[in-house]
Amino acid sequence: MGIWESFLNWLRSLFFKQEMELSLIGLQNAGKTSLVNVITTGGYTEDMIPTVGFNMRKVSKGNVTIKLWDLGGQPRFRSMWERYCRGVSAIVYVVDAADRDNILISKNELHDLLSKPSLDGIPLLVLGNKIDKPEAVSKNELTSLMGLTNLSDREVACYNISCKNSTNIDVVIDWLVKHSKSKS
Ligand SMILES: Nc1nc2c(ncn2[C@@H]2O[C@H](COP(=O)(O)OP(=O)(O)OP(=O)(O)O)[C@@H](O)[C@H]2O)c(=O)[nH]1
Ligand SMILES: [Mg+2]
Repeated sequence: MGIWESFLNWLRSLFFKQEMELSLIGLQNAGKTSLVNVITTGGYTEDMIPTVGFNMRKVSKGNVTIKLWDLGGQPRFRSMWERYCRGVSAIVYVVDAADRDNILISKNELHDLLSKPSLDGIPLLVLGNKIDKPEAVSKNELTSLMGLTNLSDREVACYNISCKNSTNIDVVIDWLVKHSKSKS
């Protein structure tokens, strides 16, 4: 490719749409599909159907288009998580912060996933969902229960959210737009 052409491509990348690809991972019932709905349409509903396999949704925010892979969290779908995380801009890992009994399982599944060499360096956003419930663990508690403090080889952030009340959804979108490695 000539220098002039490279220069034009660089200019284009500054002015035209940025594309981002994200994967939503986490145990069943964590609220991944609810989060996709809140981000894309703003709607929230109690009666959700568990995701079978995966769904893909696209959402545009400013000049950024985000492609979301929403994966099923039941045990039989977990083996395909890695495949859908390869090459994504960021991994969004959703935890039911009010389901204390399953946080350890969630932690183990997360660390299992992060140990895959194919996913080295991909930024990670851990979301403690359902903080509208009084039994939900705090952000600090979640950070330690999920073993996030000793993850140093990638960008990591943790937030508390509620899909039900739309709490911190704006903060999440901001983080994603700012911290995701853009794909060109
Ligand atoms: N109280 C409360 N309930 C929530 C919240 N977010 C999701 N839920 C509920 O949690 C249940 C599961 O939500 P889903 O979005 O289907 O969960 P999922 O992670 O996509 O589950 P799988 O597709 O099976 O992996 C639904 O009944 C939701 O209404 C929240 O912020 N607060
Ligand atoms: Mg789902």
